Amino acid sequence: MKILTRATCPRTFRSGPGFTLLELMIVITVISILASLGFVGAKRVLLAAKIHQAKASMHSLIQGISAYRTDYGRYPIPKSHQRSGKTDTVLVTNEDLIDILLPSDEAPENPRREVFLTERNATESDPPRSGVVFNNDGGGYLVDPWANHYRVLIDTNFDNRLLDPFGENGRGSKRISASVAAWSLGPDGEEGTSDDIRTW
Ligand SMILES: [Ca+2]
Ligand SMILES: [Ca+2]
Repeated sequence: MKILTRATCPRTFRSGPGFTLLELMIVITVISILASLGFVGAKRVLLAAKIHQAKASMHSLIQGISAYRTDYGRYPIPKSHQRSGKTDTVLVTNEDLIDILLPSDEAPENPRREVFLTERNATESDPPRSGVVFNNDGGGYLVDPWANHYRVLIDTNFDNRLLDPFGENGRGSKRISASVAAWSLGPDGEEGTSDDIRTW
């Protein structure tokens, strides 16, 4: 009969006084799974925070545009975008608009130098993100958490609605019941994709 001694017993795979090799492997596997779950969870929380920041910034921007309209009786449309008034206005970059709202020293559309936008400074990263990138003249532009300009749609034909730039139904373009709308291109930086963040 073979007698199992401490030297021949399978449990001699112990690597230390408390754990076998198998137990250690199980512990390492569990720790790896928990770590990966934690990483995924942290990424999700970070993305939610960025989306929240983008929505808050667009809300401030729309409030600023509406306040300008209340004070001046017109929308803060940069001279470079002023048209006949028969169509609404789409701004795919916002530096001229933000110049008016901050205002920049160079913005004749805000002669009383009223402040219509108070947003946090963008990060000092390259490129800057999540806030206003200021110029020396007091103006600047507003970027989302992915470093892209917020885009803005304004009801400059004063019919109290906007054409949805992305939506169509069976009868033509969808309408947005708003005078001002904004959107962010979202994490992928591309327009018209499912991760866009819109105010409507
Ligand atoms: Ca309109
Ligand atoms: Ca997108």
